[in-house]
Amino acid sequence: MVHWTAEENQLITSIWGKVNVEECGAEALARLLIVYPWTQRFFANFGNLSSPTAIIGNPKVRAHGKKVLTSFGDAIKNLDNIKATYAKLSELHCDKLHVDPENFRLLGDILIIVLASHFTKDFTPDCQFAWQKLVNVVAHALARKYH
Ligand code: HEG
Repeated sequence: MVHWTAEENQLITSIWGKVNVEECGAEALARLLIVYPWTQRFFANFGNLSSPTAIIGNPKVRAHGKKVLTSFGDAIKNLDNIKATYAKLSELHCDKLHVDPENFRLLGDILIIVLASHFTKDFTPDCQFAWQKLVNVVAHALARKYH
């Protein structure tokens, strides 16, 4: 099991308490779709994804980005139980959506970049360390039901 120090826990929750989930979630998913355009194929029913401007302004991208980042919040509330928290979602992404788990890593790295750009100096190296650990554990948990 992954161990979280009190300091890591504190660094994660102190940033999380200041995150605008709607804004940062939307930005993270939009960046994923722009920077790694092959990820667009999972969202063929989201309408216009034809340019960065279209992606950033797409209400379905915004709504889904918020949903995904809200789900990160469930992990943060439950750091010692992330595998169980994501068991159902892992099945969904594997059996139904067929999302390549490499994309979970990509989204995690993008989230780190979004947080760094929003919080600048407050997103210290030890903060980044704790968040990188979190996004890795989330990606691992989501990939668990793959076979
Ligand atoms: Mg996934 C649905 C969480 C990465 C593609 N994703 C969902 C849902 C959640 C979620 C909470 C809604 C589930 C439901 O409706 O019951 N996703 C989630 C997390 C992460 C992630 C926490 C973190 C890394 N998802 C992810 C990536 C892709 C993807 C990287 C594709 C590149 N997710 C995806 C799709 C759906 C969801 C296509 C269904 C969207 C829809 O049609 O509404």
